[in-house]
Amino acid sequence: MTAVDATSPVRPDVTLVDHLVVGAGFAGLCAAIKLQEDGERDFVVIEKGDDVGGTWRDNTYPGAACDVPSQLYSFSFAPNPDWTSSFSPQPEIQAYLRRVARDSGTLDRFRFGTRVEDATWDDEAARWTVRTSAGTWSARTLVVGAGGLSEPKLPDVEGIADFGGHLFHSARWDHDVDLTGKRVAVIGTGASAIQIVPEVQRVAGRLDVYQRTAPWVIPRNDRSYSALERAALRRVPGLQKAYRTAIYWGRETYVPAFTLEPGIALPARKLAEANIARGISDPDLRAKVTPHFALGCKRVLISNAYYPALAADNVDLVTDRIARVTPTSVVTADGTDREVDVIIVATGFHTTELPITEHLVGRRGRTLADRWRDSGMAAYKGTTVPEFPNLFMLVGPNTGLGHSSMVFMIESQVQYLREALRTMRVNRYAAVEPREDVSARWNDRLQQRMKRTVWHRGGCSSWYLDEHGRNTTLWPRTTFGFRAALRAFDTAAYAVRGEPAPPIPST
Ligand code: N01
Repeated sequence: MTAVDATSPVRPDVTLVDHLVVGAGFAGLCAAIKLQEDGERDFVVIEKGDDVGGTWRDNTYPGAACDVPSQLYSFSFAPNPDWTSSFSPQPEIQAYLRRVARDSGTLDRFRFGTRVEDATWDDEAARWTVRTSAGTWSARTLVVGAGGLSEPKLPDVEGIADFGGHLFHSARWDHDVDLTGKRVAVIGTGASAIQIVPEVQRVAGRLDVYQRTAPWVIPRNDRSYSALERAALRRVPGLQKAYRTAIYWGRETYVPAFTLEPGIALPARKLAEANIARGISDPDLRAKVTPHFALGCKRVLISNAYYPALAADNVDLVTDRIARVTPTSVVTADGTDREVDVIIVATGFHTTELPITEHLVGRRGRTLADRWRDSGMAAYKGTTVPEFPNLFMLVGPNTGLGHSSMVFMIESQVQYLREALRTMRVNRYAAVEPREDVSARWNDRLQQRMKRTVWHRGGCSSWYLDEHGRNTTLWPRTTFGFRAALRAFDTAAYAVRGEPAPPIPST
């Protein structure tokens, strides 16, 4: 890192770096480790929180666990033989990420407690000027790994701001609030809520679960790994990789169920219906929790504990619309007023209008949010965006998955970043920017394919779709297809700008 001297064309209070990475979750950490591995010495990672981990640092709610098998939900280059169960709880994943960060030797690159204020492309200098809460940086490359599920979304309910008890979002759990014996409301029945509900049901005096749309929930085939298995994973060469590979290919066989012929999802639907029947005996409650859309249209949830919790004596599943919140209660459209001490909002995240895009200003002087305002989120290969040279978005548009591990997608994108940087280095390019026509073609094809998927045809509305009904969040093909598309940097898809030729030495 070079502090700029007074004669530099850049302001003296600006720190020059080659690369600036935003975010220290799985994505930012992966980028940092691979940049270092490639011999890049001049980069920083800025992170608004006080630790690595991203979503796994933020989501500390009771019951938080991964719903993708742990062996797959970890870096391919940092296998962990010590997972205690097939679906690891949040503290284990967080500890894993801390360990990987520490062992990689990249931690001195991280600037915690640092928030991006804005990042502006300077076309003349071919650099990003990144203003943060802890100073300004000038970077050739900007890598954004800020997460697609990081900004909590609160429900727009009348009176909610004036609630007099405790109210918090699932991703901002208030551990100072003891729920024992309390009257608690959980709003939402998504992936977070179904993990929270069984935990709260165990301790609360009364629990009201506010369901707007019933989700499909299949059994969770979780089990603990024995000490013997863990020892084998550690010691038998290739065993962990084989295990991981088997899980990976097992998951890829789900792709047709989501993307081609929703009818293939029938066996999973039978599993989900059996899960309801096993967990709930009351026919009225069974009817209330049975979804009215094709399985897979929204994220398929996994739990053995959710339905039994809903059936418990201290729980009410409320399906009437929430009309308003008073200082002491939640009132539904039918006029019922339920007094509560605590409201937990498990209402998800801002997914299709990512807040960071309001702060990225491209070559034409407009923000990425403005560019996407009408067209919706769209990037070339989910990673680069016309008008925004040298910007690489990790977990960008259409890179999410309904069936497998995001870590695989992140590693694919970081591979693309490395190839791009290598190409720039070798060819002495100052800037690369994807061509509008190529990017449009990529996204048109993606959206054509989307129309055949269960996400569009399954009869539900979900956070996968934006306000125009376009699916701008998920990847509609196999993950190996994504990896293949990002294996090499395709210079022809880019407008490139060369560096000025070095001065000819005088003799
Ligand atoms: O959020 P969600 P989440 N009034 O948006 C309801 C990942 N994740 O935090 O379905 C009443 O899925 C909303 O209702 P509806 C995973 O990718 C992973 O649960 O829109 N209800 C829904 O029920 C997941 O998909 C893990 O009708 C309102 C819920 O709130 C993503 O994070 C664990 C409402 C929101 O569900 C988000 O999951 C947890 C309102 N005004 C999460 N507004 C793993 O295990 C919204 N809702 C890896």
